[in-house]
Amino acid sequence: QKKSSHSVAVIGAPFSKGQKRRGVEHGPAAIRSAGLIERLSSLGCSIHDIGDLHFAQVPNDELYNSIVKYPRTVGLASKLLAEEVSKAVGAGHTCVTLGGDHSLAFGSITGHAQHCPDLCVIWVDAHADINTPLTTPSGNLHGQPVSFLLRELQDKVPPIPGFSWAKPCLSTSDIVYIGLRDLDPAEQFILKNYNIPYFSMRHIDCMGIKKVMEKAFEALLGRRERPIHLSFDIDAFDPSLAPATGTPVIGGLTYREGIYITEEIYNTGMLSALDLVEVNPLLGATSEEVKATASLAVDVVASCFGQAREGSHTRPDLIMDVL
Ligand code: EXY
Ligand code: MN
Ligand code: MN
Ligand code: MN
Repeated sequence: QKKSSHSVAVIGAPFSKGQKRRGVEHGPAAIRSAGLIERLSSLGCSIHDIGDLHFAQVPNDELYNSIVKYPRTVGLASKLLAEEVSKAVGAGHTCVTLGGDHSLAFGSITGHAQHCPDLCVIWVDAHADINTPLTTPSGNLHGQPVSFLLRELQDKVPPIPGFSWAKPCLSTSDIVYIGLRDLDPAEQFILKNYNIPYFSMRHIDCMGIKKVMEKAFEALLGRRERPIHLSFDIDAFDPSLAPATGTPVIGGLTYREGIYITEEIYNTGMLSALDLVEVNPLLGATSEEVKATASLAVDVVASCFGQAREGSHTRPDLIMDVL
């Protein structure tokens, strides 16, 4: 069921407890200030702005297994976001979640899957975010959401406080990664052992982004059309383009590769929800760096909704009057 008109719900998710650095909770405001809503409107989208969610910090949120940080707070935030995304998708909107750190993708994908159980996920990131609470080297839950999502991994994921409501909604064949270049040993083992398809920066260098997207769609949409959830971590881009983020890794996507990914996703007509995460306005060295990162985030979202490099005017009739 392709969507022809774009009714877009925008949810701000100012959440930061999935990692340790201050500031990523200001991501939604930075992306809005860079003109997101205006840009989507000018593309002809009708906007249903839900505003920013309020996330409570759970008191006495002790470490799980002496390492995993804020499990109850992250679990509760994910539950709230899941409910909002589920409502928005159920109301017929394409749902845009502005992070916030990437732990929230567990909630947004879970909520999306409540309405679209057949969805598939394109995870664009320097990192695989597939540590389990037992393999995590940092204890940060933004490095773990995919392990909670995958059914095949559940015997490896212990029940942690705050996540008792959570049920895995994806299989390993429902996700592909693009842009990877910084994996922990356990993550690399999981990707290989469970045959999870991924296209690292090396794959992009070898075959080019066009071939990567063809293969990604073949893996996910080859047998049938299905709704797409795009989870886009801004750190997938090279740090020279997206410096204001918490875990930058050298050697990332160029502007053209990143935008090509989202243009191709738009062209499928199947985008149903997206996350834009990890913009941290407190981590730019200058205000120019912060603005560049936020404005890149706006370009990513806009090209998901039809902003084209050839131009994407919505009112040819007005132009015809003058020409
Ligand atoms: N793999 C590392 C960890 O688990 O701590 C780094 C994760 C960074 C996650 C960023 C959001 O993509
Ligand atoms: Mn509505
Ligand atoms: Mn991530
Ligand atoms: Mn990342």
